[in-house]
Amino acid sequence: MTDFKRYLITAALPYANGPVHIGHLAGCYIPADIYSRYLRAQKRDVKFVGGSDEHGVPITIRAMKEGITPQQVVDKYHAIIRDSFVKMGISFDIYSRTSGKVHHETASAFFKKMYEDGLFEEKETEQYYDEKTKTFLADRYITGTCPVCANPNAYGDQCEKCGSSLSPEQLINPKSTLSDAVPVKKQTKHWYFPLQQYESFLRTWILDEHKEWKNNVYGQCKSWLDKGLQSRAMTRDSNWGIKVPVKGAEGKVLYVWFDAPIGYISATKELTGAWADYWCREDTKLVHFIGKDNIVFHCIIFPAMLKAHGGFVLPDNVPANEFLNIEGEKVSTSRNWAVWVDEYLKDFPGCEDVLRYVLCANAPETKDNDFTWKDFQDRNNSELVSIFGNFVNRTFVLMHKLCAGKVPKLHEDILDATDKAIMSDIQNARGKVETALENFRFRDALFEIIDLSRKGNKYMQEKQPWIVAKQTSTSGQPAADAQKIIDNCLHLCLQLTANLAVLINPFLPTTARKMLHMMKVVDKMLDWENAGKLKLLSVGYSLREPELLFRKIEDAEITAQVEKLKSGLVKPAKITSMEESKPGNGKPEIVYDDFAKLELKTGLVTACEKVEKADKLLKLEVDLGKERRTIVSGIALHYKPEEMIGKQVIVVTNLAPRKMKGIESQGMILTAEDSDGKLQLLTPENSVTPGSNVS
Ligand code: B3M
Ligand code: ZN
Repeated sequence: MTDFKRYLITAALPYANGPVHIGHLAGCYIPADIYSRYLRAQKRDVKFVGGSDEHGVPITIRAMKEGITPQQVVDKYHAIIRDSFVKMGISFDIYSRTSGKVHHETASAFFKKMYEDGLFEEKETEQYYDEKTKTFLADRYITGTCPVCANPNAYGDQCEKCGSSLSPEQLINPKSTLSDAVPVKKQTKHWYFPLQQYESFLRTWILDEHKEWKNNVYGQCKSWLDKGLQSRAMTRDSNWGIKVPVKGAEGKVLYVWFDAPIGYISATKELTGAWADYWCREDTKLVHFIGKDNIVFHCIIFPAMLKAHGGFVLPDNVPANEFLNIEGEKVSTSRNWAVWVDEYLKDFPGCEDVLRYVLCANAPETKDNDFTWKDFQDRNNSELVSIFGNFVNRTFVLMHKLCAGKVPKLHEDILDATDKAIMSDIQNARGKVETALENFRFRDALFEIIDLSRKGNKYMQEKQPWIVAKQTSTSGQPAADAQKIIDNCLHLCLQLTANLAVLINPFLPTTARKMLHMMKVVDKMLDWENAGKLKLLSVGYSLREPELLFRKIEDAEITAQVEKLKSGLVKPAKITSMEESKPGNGKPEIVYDDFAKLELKTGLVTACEKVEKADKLLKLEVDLGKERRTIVSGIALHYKPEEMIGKQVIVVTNLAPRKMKGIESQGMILTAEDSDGKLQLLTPENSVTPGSNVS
């Protein structure tokens, strides 16, 4: 079916366990947004839905790390993520969250229907269990060595190094992430979805009927299907998530990958009473934008769930992107090797479109790609500023200087081959951009638009209206023919500018609006049907003075970002030698490398209380910028809890965690001991940002 009446566009629901980074944007949010804006400009019926994924182990682990509740985690990060999307112009029709009531009801009902239809297998099995923390160790609660690539830090659900999907039983030397304990096996009951029963349906639907899917997506699906599918547990032992709506399932919740994709349905329900039109009618085109690590869930598991439940459309396409590396290394949130969107927005205010541009121009569409700050600067300075921005600016400046600030006439009688060539370039650009967009080749589409502006520059360079203007008649005015040549050149450059606004709008919406303002036209001009037209601006219409669309990005800004990335890096090394050294004088000399093993950061004390049954200990909550930690410190005889709140401290952040009076201390704060034995906090002279490096 190609004659779609409705478009339902989804972008992966990010885990609300941290801010989003540029890899997320490049992976799915920017392409999904461009596609949605393009469809809207075509006046098609489109809904673009998203939201935060607020369940699952990533959330509970983050809660433990920050010493707050899962609810506090999702509230905090949902707000940060939503804000980043708004500022980046990601134009969701709804940005929901999976902790909402509608979603809980929807996911619960979905499970219940499948359960009542007898589609699950109920199985009692032995699973790894951490006796210290009394937790079943599924997914990311357990780590060990990958049986495929020998990565020692593979998770119970996946190895991030080689991408293999794993189950906890496959890990070599498994270990609890919660306590480092070696797990034991314990009986537990779960509901399994027998994926193998859907294998032949999936083979026909994907391998035969969707040969047009991107190679990376099709290839991953094929390899999954060729390996053979197995039953997969759709429930977990946890108290964070959606309760399993079945008798005898106390203490169990839906597996996060069962509930999260249903989040697309719930979000649509919240958005419109007509949600079923989008989800249940065959003439809807459903497109899931995701990153490559989510392919199996969106192409195999979720479609099998939809099929099993019945009554829903299946995705027409799943244009997953590969990964975006940063400065030659894989993004790692735990090592803080990432460019965070909320920070970018603070560091480059007003440059949202620049990031959209660079991430689209350099999108990992067919293979992993690298983001470097140098490339960011080059693309801004030599493409946006020097080609696109320069063309628009020159056109406006010359139109004011040589045509009295009005759209000049087109004198058909003197059109030459160069004029005619640029006219057909304008008319042809639309088709090229469209073909690329319809096939999810966003980079090519963007390239065509920049190419059109490049052609505009070349045309102007050939016509040289500023030179022609000097061919004056006896009256000192340009000769009549000369003025006609100038008019034609600027008339066409202005029509080209208007076309650029229409074409660039899905990619750089803020820039398109700045162009509208300069042209004194309304939003309606950005309708896609206007692309390729040569009479978008009327002759005689007066236009505003130009404003610069983009600014140059300086070397110093780039150096600062590279520095920030490198200095923020959290090194995973644990220091054991420090623990062994006893306090006292006369320690042996060390080399600089020994000192460099210490990671020292500034922190801000946000809460403090006495530790029960311990005279000397205070429990501090310390804000380290990127994270919060609980630290137990032996300063209770020297500082009152209330005195500590708001104090800046120096924290050793890579000391192995240690339990004191049952509380895990996740670092150490530095003090100096006076001659009378009084402890004084070491603190920066002036206020510094929490998380600053100390060296
Ligand atoms: N939250 C995984 C991720 O953020 C997951 C996506 C859910 S999409 C339904 O990569
Ligand atoms: Zn591996």
